[in-house]
Amino acid sequence: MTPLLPALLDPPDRVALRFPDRELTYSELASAAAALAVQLAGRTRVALHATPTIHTAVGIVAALLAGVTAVPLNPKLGERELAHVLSDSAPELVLAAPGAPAPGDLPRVDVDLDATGTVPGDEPPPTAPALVVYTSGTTGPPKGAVLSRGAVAANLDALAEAWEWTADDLLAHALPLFHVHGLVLGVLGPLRRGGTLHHLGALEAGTLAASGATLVFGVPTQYHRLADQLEADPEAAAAVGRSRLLVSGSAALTAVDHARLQKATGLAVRERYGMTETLILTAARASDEPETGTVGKPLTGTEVRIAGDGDMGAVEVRGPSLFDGYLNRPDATAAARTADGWFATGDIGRWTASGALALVGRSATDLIKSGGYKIGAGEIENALLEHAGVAEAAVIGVPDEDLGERIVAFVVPVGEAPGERELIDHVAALLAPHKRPRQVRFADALPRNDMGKVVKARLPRE
Ligand code: MCA
Ligand code: AMP
Repeated sequence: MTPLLPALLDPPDRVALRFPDRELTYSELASAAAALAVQLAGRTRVALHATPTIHTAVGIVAALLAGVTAVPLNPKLGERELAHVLSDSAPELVLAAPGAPAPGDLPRVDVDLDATGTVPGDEPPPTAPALVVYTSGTTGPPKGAVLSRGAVAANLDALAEAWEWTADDLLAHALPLFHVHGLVLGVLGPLRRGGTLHHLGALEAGTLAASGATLVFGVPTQYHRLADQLEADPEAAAAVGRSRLLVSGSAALTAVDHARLQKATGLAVRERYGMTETLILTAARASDEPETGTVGKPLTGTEVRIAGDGDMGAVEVRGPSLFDGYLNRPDATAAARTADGWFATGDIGRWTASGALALVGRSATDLIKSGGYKIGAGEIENALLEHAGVAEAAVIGVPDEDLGERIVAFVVPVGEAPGERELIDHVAALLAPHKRPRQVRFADALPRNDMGKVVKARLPRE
């Protein structure tokens, strides 16, 4: 059985992790993570205070070495969401960087980058859970997707094949480390290959150009902002153009931004598509000229089908990278499966003539994608309704050049309207800053149908 991170058992003479303030070679990473793993031995599930730091990367590696399930926590999680995640996942302790204000009343274990230990030779089977990652649904609080070690390994190997990703690659990105994109693809991806991760802190033209990256990951919002910067800095654009691959995912990159990035760097951005629950499903290959408007072809081992008889339909999937289910939510797990056992993504797609998948929409209108984060409108509405000045609330995503979708809240106040900023801060404090409405619009009433249900399609989008 291949270990999940083979390079830790036979460390190559190479930098494994480079963050703005610290780097670790493979030997140093193996040693620090092994020492931490000893402190985790015998636990079942631990929380990871997932700041965008090298400590988070060492913490996840230690959890994997120890065979305990890690629950990455957005360090900016608001009180309501944090309480939910902690009570739902019941971690036994929290791993955090020394000095970082770790959440909750949990016992904490500091990630010591200079500790020394020996990597154990055995590890749990591929069926053992590696991670529980929280993701929003249309209603209710976020659900914890349980991802097995085998799913992670299979997905990273399929991506390596698609992108010809090897130990010689230096991956640069600036993604948050509490979601699949940044943590699984962005940290475990390079470590499984024995290559290097350079986390840039922010995806900025100058630092990216200086990084010498061969591979770059980002969400469309980051690429949109990068395009602005590269257009103003041809030298940086030329340096970025010496990378092998720019890969975008988590939301759709607009045709305009594809064209701008290609003009500036000479590189055609590859898109890939996936979900927290499924890991990555399809990807534009390194060896193919990408077809703009598509998210590439299914990865090896993954099956993707379009339901129905028409050209366009619900995207349903199965394969080795799928999750085991939602933690404590057999009802939601069952609801996400079709009668014949495929996973219903909730996305609507169609095949192009070349066999690539084009995404054309989502079946649920109450899911918003903003900055690459998935956010349930209901979560925000519930948070708004907890404010004494809010009688009714309806939340929608409106198209936004920078964020893809921008969260706008319509609020019927109780008496005199509270301040817009107050309501925005209220949501940021209860949930997380990225779930805050960017705009609050006050109304005397919400548009409702004969049944009294809010008709969001009638809310003004301008
Ligand atoms: C602003 N801030 C606030 C408030 N307003 N804090 C408290 N209260 C407020 N009212 C703070 C924020 O915490 C943040 O601080 C800063 O102001 C800016 O926040 P924000 O506006 O949210 O950031 P942004 O500039 O709009 O962020 C753009 C971004 C971000 C960098 C692109 O959206 C991002 O990192 N997206 C990545 C999403 C992602 O990884 N998705 C993967 C899931 P500070 O500056 O200190 O941070 S999807 C997935 O995993 C699947 C598998 C897939 O397909 O990939
Ligand atoms: P999440 O639940 O945060 O993992 O987000 C998964 C969703 O992000 C998918 O169901 C898609 O709707 C969307 N998504 C991911 N990658 C892409 C992409 N390249 N293009 C369009 N949508 C994407």
